[in-house]
Amino acid sequence: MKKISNIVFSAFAFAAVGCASTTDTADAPLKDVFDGKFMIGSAVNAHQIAGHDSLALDIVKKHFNTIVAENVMKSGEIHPLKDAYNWAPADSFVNFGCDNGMFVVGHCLVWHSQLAPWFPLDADGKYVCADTLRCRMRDHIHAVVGRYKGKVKGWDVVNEAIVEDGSYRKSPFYEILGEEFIPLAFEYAHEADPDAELYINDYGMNVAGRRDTYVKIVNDLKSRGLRIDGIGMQAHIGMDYPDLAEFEESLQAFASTGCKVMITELDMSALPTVSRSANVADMVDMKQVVDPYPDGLPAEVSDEWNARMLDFMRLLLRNSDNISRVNVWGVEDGCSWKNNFPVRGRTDYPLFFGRDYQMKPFLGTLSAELAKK
Ligand code: 9MR
Repeated sequence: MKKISNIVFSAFAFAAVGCASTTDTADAPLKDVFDGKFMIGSAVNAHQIAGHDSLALDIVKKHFNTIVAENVMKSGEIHPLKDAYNWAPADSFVNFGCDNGMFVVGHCLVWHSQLAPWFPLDADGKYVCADTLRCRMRDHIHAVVGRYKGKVKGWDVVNEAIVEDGSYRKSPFYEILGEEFIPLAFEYAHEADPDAELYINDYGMNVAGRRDTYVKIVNDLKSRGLRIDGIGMQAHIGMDYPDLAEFEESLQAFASTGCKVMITELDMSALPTVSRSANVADMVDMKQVVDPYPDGLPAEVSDEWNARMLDFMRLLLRNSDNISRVNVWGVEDGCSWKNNFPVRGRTDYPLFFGRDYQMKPFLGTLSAELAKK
């Protein structure tokens, strides 16, 4: 049998789930459940906003008071060519949020991934000079933030700039402008909408190297008098990562800068952790191991998942004085990016609502706990 050495099988040692929901709180809108703690929301995609999934939109309207654009505001989508913007999907997203009285978050202005291909390149396909990139960044940020001024209340200005060891990611922005690309992006965003909140956002924020660098960056922005309101901890987590104590340590370190902390892209994979470099050809033979629950999550795994998510949410609730917003990265399991990452075509169960559009049990438990207080 072929071997997959880079699948990590974790030994889950979970306590009894204790996730029974109660009848009086089970149907409460989540925005009421978490009222006074933090805003609660989700990423929405173009398909949902276009009205092709009315059940998903019903969930969003009933339960969430904040939304973020999963893809439609990324430069590759909204500004695909130097002289062409694709506004319609983002307009629909913003109008939906405003019509429903939500705190609308824009994602994201400066990111190496889903970057419009033309953005950092000249006509010969080489990197542009620093002046040109500064102008392009300013034009892009002014156009996008300016269009939604007063409607989009907060922006992920810079996304995923730092790698695990705390050094800067060697993105085109960094290669061309060095560390200054971050302050510049914040300066341009503030010029474009002085009332908008501005955030810096990344994944793996539990890791000490990344944590320390973000604390430095935020303190530096503040010492220069630049606006920065929040630090986004994405929180794409799994059953065996991250260490929750480490995550909490980062949350508190970020709060100590005086910024709000926000959990911006929460999801928790229920599947075995597979490294990105896993050999997909090998995995075809190992489908059952890599993609073990195509027909539904077994009750014991669902219990483990709910127990860990409950622990994670309790962590957030005990830190709620420092958290302004929790956004889940998708509405229901079927639409999650985790079904295609790090392996395409798996069936994952990472979100607050299942493919049947029903709320997961841990939320009933939390509702009941919060109702008692
Ligand atoms: O969920 C998004 C997925 O639909 C896109 O294909 C993917 C492209 O990179 O981006 C996903 O969202 C990412 C987010 O914008 C930034 N943090 C990581 C998210 C998951 O990759």
